[in-house]
Amino acid sequence: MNNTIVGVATCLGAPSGINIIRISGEDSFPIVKSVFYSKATATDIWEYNKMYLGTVTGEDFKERAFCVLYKAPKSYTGEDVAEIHCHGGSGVTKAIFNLLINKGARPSEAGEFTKRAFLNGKLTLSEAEGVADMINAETAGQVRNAYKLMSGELTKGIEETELALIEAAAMLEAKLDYPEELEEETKPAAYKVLVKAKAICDELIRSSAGTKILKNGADIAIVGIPNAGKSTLLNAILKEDRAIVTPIAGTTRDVIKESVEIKGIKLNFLDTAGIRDSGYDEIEKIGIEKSRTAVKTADVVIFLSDATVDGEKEKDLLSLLDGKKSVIAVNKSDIGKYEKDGIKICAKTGENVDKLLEKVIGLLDNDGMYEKGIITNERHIAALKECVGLINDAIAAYEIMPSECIAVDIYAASSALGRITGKSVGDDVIDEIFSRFCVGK
Ligand SMILES: Nc1nc2c(ncn2[C@@H]2O[C@H](COP(=O)(O)OP(=O)(O)OP(=O)(O)O)[C@@H](O)[C@H]2O)c(=O)[nH]1
Ligand SMILES: [Mg+2]
Repeated sequence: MNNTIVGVATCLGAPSGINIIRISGEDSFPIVKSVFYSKATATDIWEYNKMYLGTVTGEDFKERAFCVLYKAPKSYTGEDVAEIHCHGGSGVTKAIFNLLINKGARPSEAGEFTKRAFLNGKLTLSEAEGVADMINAETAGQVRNAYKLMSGELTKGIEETELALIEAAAMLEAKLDYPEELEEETKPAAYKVLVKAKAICDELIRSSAGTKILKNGADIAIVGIPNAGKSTLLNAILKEDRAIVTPIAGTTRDVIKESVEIKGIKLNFLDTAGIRDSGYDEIEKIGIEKSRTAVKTADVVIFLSDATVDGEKEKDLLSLLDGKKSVIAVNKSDIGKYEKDGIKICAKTGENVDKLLEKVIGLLDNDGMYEKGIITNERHIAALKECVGLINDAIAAYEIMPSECIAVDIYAASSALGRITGKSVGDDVIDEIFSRFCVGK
């Protein structure tokens, strides 16, 4: 199979300033040199990592472009890599791409550049997943988190723990060879390692609760009686006229979901149909059911009370908040007649809406987990949980089972952690992870 791959590293959609075509593998330098000419490199003396301005010549086109060579192993993939930076049109980009194919490269598969980087030891599997997260990140919080993963913050902690577990297991095995001398020293020392490793894994699992929201966004349902001003509040948050607002009770029939980024976190706001017991038609009835479902699945509920309505009329709805993270906002503070508990806002003018949003963010991140957390990936969480389970088994068996049996559990726990960094995963897992990347990455 041809080992030199080519892919467009930038987006091949709308015209843009530049596009980058990347080629990696043992023939990448001769292939690129056969199509790119610059005065500076005419004598075939190239400095690596330096951009040269020149011309790419195909059978039926020419393009002024930049070219840079990265010599293995100091490249993204760890192989010889070259990049051609051309104008950002799809025609010219495809022409150069096809030219490189004609010269002997083959189109890269999804994630193949990063997969090669992983296989060549340039990054761990979790760091590669961090690269994918960075590419898909939409909010500042997601970017922060992706960087932590990509730059090895997780890898470091995991590898240290993995190593400590292997050492603990080895200590217990050594005891088999020299039972008398080592019994007193090794057993307690290995036990300490187990307890510490478990604490590290538990903390990582705990912090993942918040970071999952960071990755996927949080659902915030706005509920209340009809006409409370829910749609007006959604529009005020979005700063656009998204939902229909009228003085007619029962205006909103369906759930309207819109996302905004606030303090680096993606918040998905759900404007719902006002909930009432009577006076609705068939369509509104379905809408009310959807409102109830939205409350059940939301991460936070904003209960929007209407300051012009007697609290008795809203009382029944408050039970919806049972067991939910929620905040009560009292709307229409400009014309309100009734004194009620909650953050007083005026959705119509936007007054105090920022205060309400701060409260929502506070409820979501009451433990400062967005700053601390690294783990967002289900695969990592599953591996950590398995590791903790095996450590628990080892701890439970510590005083009753022979050392070699305990060592087996400890090795298995360390191997579960190895799945995060990619040391102990099968090809199918690796293939699946990289297939989620785009072709140019
Ligand atoms: N004075 C005043 N009027 C408001 C305020 N917020 C909303 N309104 C008015 O209240 C009426 C109902 O507002 P909507 O946003 O449609 O209320 P809703 O809760 O979405 O109503 P449904 O969709 O029917 O459940 C409209 O006439 C709004 O202009 C406010 O803060 N002050
Ligand atoms: Mg509405």
